[in-house]
Amino acid sequence: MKTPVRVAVTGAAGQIGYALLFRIAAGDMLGKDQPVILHLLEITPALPALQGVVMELNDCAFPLLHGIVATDDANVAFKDVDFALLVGSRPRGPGMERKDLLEINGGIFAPQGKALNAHAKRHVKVLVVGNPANTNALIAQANAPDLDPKCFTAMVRLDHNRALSLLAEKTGTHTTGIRKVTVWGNHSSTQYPDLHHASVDGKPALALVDQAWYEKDFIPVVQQRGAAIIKARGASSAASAASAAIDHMRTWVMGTAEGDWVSMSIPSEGSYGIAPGLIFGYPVTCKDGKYTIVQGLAINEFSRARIAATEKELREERAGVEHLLGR
Ligand code: NAX
Repeated sequence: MKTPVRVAVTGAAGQIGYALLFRIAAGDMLGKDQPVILHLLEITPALPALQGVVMELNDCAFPLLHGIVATDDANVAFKDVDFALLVGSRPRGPGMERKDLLEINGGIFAPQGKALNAHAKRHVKVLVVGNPANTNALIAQANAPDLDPKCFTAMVRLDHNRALSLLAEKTGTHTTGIRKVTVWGNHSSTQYPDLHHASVDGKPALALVDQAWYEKDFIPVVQQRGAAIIKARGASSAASAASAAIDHMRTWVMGTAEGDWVSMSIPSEGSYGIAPGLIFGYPVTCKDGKYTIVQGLAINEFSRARIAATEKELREERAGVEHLLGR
């Protein structure tokens, strides 16, 4: 039996938390032979609800669950953690200015970055899910100067999975036959789901669909899928977001399949002309617990304009939180 690893989840009493924790404890994220100790962080008013979640986790008698820490103190939550899924945040509400949103999230992700810096394992793998995810990851990373910047990632895997599903439906195939889809940039409506390098059962994806569908249906539907789910369900994506978070971490740890890649938002080092430092959705392969950007892809004018648009939005978000980045 392997030694248990410690997995922190923030916003653990929220709806994504409720869909996520039971799957982590069941071994879906790190494997059926990897015991876990869950570290659950919530704000103080949510602690009673969190206790209910803890009771339910215990009531599952999961063989792999070797302990639970439930707390409202980030210093306790991140003590010695190997993984941190930062889900709790304050998404944009009606009438909220971007400035207010970034300020409120700065108040969450700057202290959490500091607590990770002080207490997490040096190899910690951090996934930010809470929106605005890319910029929240940037704030946490900037406040954790003693950790490798590459420890910090944000989630664009839900968008990636949505793209797979939509393309499979359109081509009458299964998602497992699809390779090399990329979602570039921000987890927002400026994201760019790119099919130029994708294949479906070995054939180029864009040869199987017409350009009008790609531009007028596929791209906007993927970009707006979150809003469509809110409209249909009266609540934002939860189980699919949790599933994507599991996929993101599992791929990071266990690697990508031969001949394929996934989309992860990771710190830019300038690849594809993106401003260094931005947490940007890229095509990556993973091996031995490390991710590597897929280099050398041909980017045509169509793609270049869309990648530039989402990069611009992320540069603007970064400018809005400059005072939280400690530089
Ligand atoms: P909920 O409102 O159900 O849950 C959020 C939980 O976070 C609450 O229980 C709240 O008490 C807690 N929380 C707030 N501040 C906290 C803090 N400082 N420390 C610890 N916990 C804190 O939201 P839920 O539906 O679970 O969504 C969580 C976040 O994921 C939101 O920001 C949402 O916008 C974002 N999403 C991101 C997605 C992505 O692909 N990156 C997709 C799904 C989702 O929209």
